[in-house]
Amino acid sequence: MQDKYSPADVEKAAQSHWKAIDAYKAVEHDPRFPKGKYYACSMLPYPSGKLHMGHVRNYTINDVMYRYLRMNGYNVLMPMGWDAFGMPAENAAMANNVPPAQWTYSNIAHMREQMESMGLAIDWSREMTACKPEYYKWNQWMFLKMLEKGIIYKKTGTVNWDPVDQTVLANEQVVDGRGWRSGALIEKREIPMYYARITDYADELLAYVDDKLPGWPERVRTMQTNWIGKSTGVRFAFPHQIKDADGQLIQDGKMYVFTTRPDTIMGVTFAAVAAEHPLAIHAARTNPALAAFNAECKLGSVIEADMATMEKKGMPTGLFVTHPLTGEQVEVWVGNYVLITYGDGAVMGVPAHDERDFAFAKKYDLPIKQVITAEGKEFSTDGWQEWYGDKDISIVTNSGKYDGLRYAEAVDAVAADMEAKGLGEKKITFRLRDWGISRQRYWGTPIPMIHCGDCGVVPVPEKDLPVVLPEDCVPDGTGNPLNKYEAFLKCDCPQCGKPARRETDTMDTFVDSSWYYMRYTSPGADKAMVDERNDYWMPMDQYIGGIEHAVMHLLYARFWTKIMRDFGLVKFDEPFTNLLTQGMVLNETYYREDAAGKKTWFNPADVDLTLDDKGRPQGAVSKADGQAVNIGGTEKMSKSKNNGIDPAAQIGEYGADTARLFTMFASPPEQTLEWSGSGVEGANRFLRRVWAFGYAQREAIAAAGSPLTAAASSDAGKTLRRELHKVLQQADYDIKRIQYNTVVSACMKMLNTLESAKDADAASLSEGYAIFLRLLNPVAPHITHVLWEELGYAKAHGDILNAPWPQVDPAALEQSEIEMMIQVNGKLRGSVVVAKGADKASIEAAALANEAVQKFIEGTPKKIIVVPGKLINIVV
Ligand code: ANZ
Ligand code: ZN
Repeated sequence: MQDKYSPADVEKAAQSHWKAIDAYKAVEHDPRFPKGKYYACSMLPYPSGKLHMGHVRNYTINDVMYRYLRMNGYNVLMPMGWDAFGMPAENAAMANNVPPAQWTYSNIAHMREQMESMGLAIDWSREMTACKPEYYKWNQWMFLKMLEKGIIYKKTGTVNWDPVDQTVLANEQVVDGRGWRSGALIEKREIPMYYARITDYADELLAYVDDKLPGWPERVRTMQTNWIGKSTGVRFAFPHQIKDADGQLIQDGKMYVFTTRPDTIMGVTFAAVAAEHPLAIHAARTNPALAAFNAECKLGSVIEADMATMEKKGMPTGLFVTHPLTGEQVEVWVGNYVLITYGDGAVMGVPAHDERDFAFAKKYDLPIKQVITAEGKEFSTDGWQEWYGDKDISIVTNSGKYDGLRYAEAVDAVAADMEAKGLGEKKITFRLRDWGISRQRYWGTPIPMIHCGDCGVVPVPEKDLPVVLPEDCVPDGTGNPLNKYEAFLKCDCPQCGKPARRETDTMDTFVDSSWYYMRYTSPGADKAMVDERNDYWMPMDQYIGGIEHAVMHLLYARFWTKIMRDFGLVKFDEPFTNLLTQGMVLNETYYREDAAGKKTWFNPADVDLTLDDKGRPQGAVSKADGQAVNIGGTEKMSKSKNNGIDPAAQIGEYGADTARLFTMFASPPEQTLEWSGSGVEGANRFLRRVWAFGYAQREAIAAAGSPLTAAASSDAGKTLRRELHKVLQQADYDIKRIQYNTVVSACMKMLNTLESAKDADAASLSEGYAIFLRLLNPVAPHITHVLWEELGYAKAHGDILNAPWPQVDPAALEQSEIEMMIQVNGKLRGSVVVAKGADKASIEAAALANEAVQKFIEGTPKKIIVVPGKLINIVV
């Protein structure tokens, strides 16, 4: 055994041992694990080239869970794969002139090595790679099935078109309305795309987040609920006689609106439509100013959060519709806050009770008519007040027959009247839109469709799957290279056999991530996307990933699962039983600012801090030139702030166990984690102490036969056992609830206790160190593996990997002595240590003999009351 801790040697030894015994291969129904399966999985990484600290944290949490559960008898699965399709590969390809495939595969190889150096318990035999045909074939298969069942359909959608580069751009490639490469003004184009009917599942998706996913964080459930955005209200029409150029009534003479507040219908003073609404388009034909305004609205954001905060603008159309209940004429405006994609793209304007309408009416001097009141409230048009829109306390007023009704009653009454007139009814509206899955990009799953001059658009027959994506294209920024790739394009029509052309759009990469975690369960399955092994592992017991995926990825994955269920491929409703969203990794930022205000960011590794005598940072200088840099505050590690810490460099310097220990210790998994160089050094110092203790005790422990349990024969042994089992009890509770930071602090306490118990008997020491090593093992698997071997535990009991989780021994917790408080006339005056189980007489004698207490006693006390185990009250 080496006398000094050498992480490089230790980690190499442990990792090659695991490799040799194929330690992490998970087998269904493995008889070694009586507690059954546990599927713990991290969100799959994009193969960007190297691991970042967010990955390290995510996978370490997963790995700690794995090792802990395995020692507790569970058959645990921890798989890994690659979200290998997507735009960054195309961008990198353009920058380096290599095909995305080549860039992606070499990144994967590199990142896999980095993961291996972390000592993760990954079953690599289940690795999946989204850009491999054996995987994406099943995306295509599902696409065809969904198309056949009408769950996927085609309609025109709006895309960003760059007229210079002649290409469709993703939203993030549009910067201030211009193409990111060409700088050209972006146009909106309508092109045919495929959509998946996720809205058909909106109710079920909502019902489950509401109350059937107790293992999910409240916050994520709320985010999903808001994204689905269910609103209950009334959809009704304002009749009109407005005719288009051909003399046809526009929309059959009915302008429909959706409202959640039909109880305010008598307060309507205007109507507003989106710029894309047929009435807006009609009015713009003869009104150039309105046409210009409509164009401006269309350029604006379509993000709903922006809608709430942006300035409300509008313009009258000069058109009027009829109020369905009063018969009054209502003027139609175009409003920039009305979304064409929500409801009917038109709203009834009730300025008195809707905050947006209020702002709009104030700005354009439209009438404001109060139709809602509430107990003890005064209405004034001077400024908006919260209660104007509060339906929980509302009472209808100024509304004729509806006066005095509460919200729910008023909704029913108005809905009934609309229904009687044939103009409307109650309706549920969702904010959720169908999922557009077409992307006009090369690096993705080819959509398996064929365009034939005679037959139209024809699905690829199932037997011809997969449609293989060529891997040798280099995109050049001028659109999808598949459009010029003859060998890919050319095919025969499956229906008539004539020469035809393949679809060149590919699928949104959210398709890949919607079911990869099920492919892990069934590697190599070639008859179906998953096989019976999936029934064993799924649903997943614990999913771990970033909060940034709380909405879209999780929603699409849940939707996809429900489709698979409806196709009879799986038997469960929800894929992820428990969800953990880990916090972000933060680090200090450093910068210099030039005269023009442009900031240059310095990596923390290239900066020296000057500290004051309390160790607080006073200032910072660049290591390169010794000149001052500004301290910019703690922020999420990112390229843009150059404050990332390279895990590979950390592992090289301190070893993987230090990096793991630091990230687990620095904060609980769900909280943000602040990087700290001195924290890392502290973690490393601790591991050196762990080694030193093992080295010092190696002979004593081996000589005792490396027992895992002891019945202490010495007093020092008893004290040691009591201390360690007490800490173990708390740590055991913490590790179960994924509070890994306090598990590490428990390890630190245990080592202190062990170090100060040199007099304890060898068996107690052996037991104690074995408890300690097993508790530390999930967090620092390498050093504990090697120490377990070096101290003879492996020889006596097998690998630490398979060792039983340490159990609290209730006998060890029992105290042989207890401390009792002493009161004189009810006032606390001192305390005394007595033997546990001591009789009343000896307790009384001990209390009376206590010096601190004697000062308060004269003569014989009147009475002595003993509360066993706690307190002695002397009455004088
Ligand atoms: C009149 C009204 C009065 C409204 C009132 C609210 C309060 P949620 O709850 O988010 O579903 N609305 C309807 N369609 C719209 C569209 N295409 N673009 C922008 N806003 C639209 O919101 C429903 C409310 O949003 C509807 O109820 C409507 O305004 C507006 F005191 O109708 B309300
Ligand atoms: Zn044909």
